[in-house]
Amino acid sequence: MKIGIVLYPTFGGSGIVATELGKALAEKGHEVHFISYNHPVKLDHFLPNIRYHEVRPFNYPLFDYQPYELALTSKLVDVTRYENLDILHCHYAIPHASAAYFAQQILKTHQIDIPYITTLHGTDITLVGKQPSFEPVITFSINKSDAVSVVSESLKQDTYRHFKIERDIEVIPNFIQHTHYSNVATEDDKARRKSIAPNGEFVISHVSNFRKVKRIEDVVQIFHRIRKKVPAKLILAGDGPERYKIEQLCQELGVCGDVDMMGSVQSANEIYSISDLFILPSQTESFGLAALEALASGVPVISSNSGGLPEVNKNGYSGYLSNVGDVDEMAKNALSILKDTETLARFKKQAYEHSKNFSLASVLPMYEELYERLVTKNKLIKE
Ligand code: GMT
Repeated sequence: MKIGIVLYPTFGGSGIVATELGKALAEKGHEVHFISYNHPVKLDHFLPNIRYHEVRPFNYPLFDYQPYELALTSKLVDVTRYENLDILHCHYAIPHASAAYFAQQILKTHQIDIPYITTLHGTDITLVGKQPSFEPVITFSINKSDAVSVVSESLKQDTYRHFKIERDIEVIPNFIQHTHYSNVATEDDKARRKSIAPNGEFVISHVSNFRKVKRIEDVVQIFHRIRKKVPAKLILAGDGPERYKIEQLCQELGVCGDVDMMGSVQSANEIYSISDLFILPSQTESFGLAALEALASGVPVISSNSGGLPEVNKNGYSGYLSNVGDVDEMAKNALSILKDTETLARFKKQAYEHSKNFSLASVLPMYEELYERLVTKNKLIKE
């Protein structure tokens, strides 16, 4: 099958999921065309069955805002026509779903009928999409999609709650390619760990885009409480608008010496593989891909119980869940895992075991079946 994948090319979860999905589909022999404004960060340049098509909006002094969505629409029309695509798969509704709808209508004037799938990832529904400036377009383009998938049951309920949706939505969870992660420390891991925690301190980590929704101040507060009881170091990886505020909080709490603010990292695996605990106390999280990546590296997760996190992190097994903002309970749970080597080893094992519920091998066929269904239906309509 020839599949066009429309995505954000950055480190954000939706872009990572879209890239990993496209790579896996290409490995299975499908022809995959990534369409975005930059080469996706997690995509190698020389992979069989994969092409990248860049969207370049035309700049003109009249435009205060570059019309990206129009450039994307034109690119979708071009790529579909000249690469004979069978299906378009949009990751993140804004602005991909409405661009795909518009492209679909234009292609009909060329006697080409192509279905498009919209996969909703979270903030496109829970934060950004429901803003009045986007809501009518999002509602329309979700309703007009040939299929809609979401990454968790919780996001499905949020979508029905926030928008007037008159159609089915399928849940296809995010996945992990276990060959990319390991729960066994290599010599490199041991050396990296020693550089962060030279005296055998516990290593606690958090990886995100440093947006308000991640509640990174809670990570620091939890760490502050942990460090009062046991020797520990905190790795904060990622970058974003909250960074300065977090640096200030570390100074106020006097923990700067034990906190490593790494900025954006190319490979978050290098952090998971040296961590004892991962903290994700988000205000809302449709899925929490970073938590799943940590679990797949054998790292228990201390998280909030918001959104889709209870579908990913199993309370008392792969880690613990608490109400948003309950930093005292989160710290208590963290310390209960760190209390002795046996308990920590048991949680690490359970974390890894739990991550197997989200293997690529079980999720990839769900997308393939969806593509097959839509393409077959489209062919039947044409005949
Ligand atoms: O805000 C982010 O974390 C980035 C955002 C994205 O689309 O890039 O992440 C969302 O999609 C991820 C992949 O499906 C999910 O794992 C994240 O939970 C979700 N973020 C939120 O819901 C806040």
